[in-house]
Amino acid sequence: MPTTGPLRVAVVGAGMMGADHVRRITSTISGAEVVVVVDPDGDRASAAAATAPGAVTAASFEEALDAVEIDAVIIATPGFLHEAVLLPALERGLAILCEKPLTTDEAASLRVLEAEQRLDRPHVQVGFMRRFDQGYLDLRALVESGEQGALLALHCAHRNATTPPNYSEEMLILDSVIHEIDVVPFLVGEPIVAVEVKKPRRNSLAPAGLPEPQIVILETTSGTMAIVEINVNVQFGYQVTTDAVFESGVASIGRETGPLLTTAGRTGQPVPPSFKERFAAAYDTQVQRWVDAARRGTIDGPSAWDGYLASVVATAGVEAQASGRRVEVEYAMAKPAFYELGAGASAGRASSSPSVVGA
Ligand code: ISE
Repeated sequence: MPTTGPLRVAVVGAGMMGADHVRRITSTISGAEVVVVVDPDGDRASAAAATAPGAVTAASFEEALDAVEIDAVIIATPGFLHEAVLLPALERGLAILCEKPLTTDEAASLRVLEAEQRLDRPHVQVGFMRRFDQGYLDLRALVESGEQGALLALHCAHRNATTPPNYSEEMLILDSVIHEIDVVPFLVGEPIVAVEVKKPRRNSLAPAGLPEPQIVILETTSGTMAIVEINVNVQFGYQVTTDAVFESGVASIGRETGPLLTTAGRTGQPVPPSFKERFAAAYDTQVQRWVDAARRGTIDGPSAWDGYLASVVATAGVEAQASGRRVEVEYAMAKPAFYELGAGASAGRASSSPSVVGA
């Protein structure tokens, strides 16, 4: 529902990302206020709520709905819990910013699409924040310009310092590579049609039972390949880079993390500790644009449709990871006209719609 007053936001999940969004809405973003922080861990909820004057806490989303009036919700729980908040939030017609992934499987994403289409227009924006990062936007513009010829391949490095407890092999795809699964079609302008996963020598510094790093190969319609190194226990910090190989040039993004300083016999650049710092500007832009759009009754960024496409590829990716085979991606449905409504400038290009099995 459009609103002239500040957007009253519930933040569900007070972990690293949820707490960061509470702080962001309170101190950086205009036009919104956090009215409730939801987390079953009361201490965590209170610690996050303490950064947002006036915000109360609740142990569940249902409790929050009974306690306060809200216009919007930011979902920052682990991915497998998203559907349980998305469905009741959609039923109430709330504006939603759902952290990635939309859901952790294709069937759940389809249920979300179905529920959303009972409304008059898209209400869900998915937190694929890389689409708001200047490096990716510049690279996309370079691809679109055709200036360097066709895009042949992408080398993507996705490195985390360490993994949290309970981080599983499947999460390499469902929680981490899901970013490349979204941003590769965004850059290339074509859907992903096949996935393959290779497993190089294991990093002995990774938790027991986690076979990583892995190399994930994403192939788009015309044969452009993204070779993604997912490497999540590198110890030294957080690093996400892309080298794009064109017919007549190579463009690199993601290495501009600060001044290249030469001192005391060494040359070096800072390495951010986590995604919070690396993508801080992208998160700020994403959330401000979502708030502005939600107050107008719309979204301005990747939609639940983009979240669904990513979940189809991720499902194929998990199969490729388990089987060692190249798995073709089969999209079960074409983009509903509903998703042409209210999608903002950073939504997928028309040409990135996949062809449909059996259509
Ligand atoms: C985390 O949830 C993120 O979204 C980060 O961007 C990603 O680098 C990390 O691997 C994920 O676990």
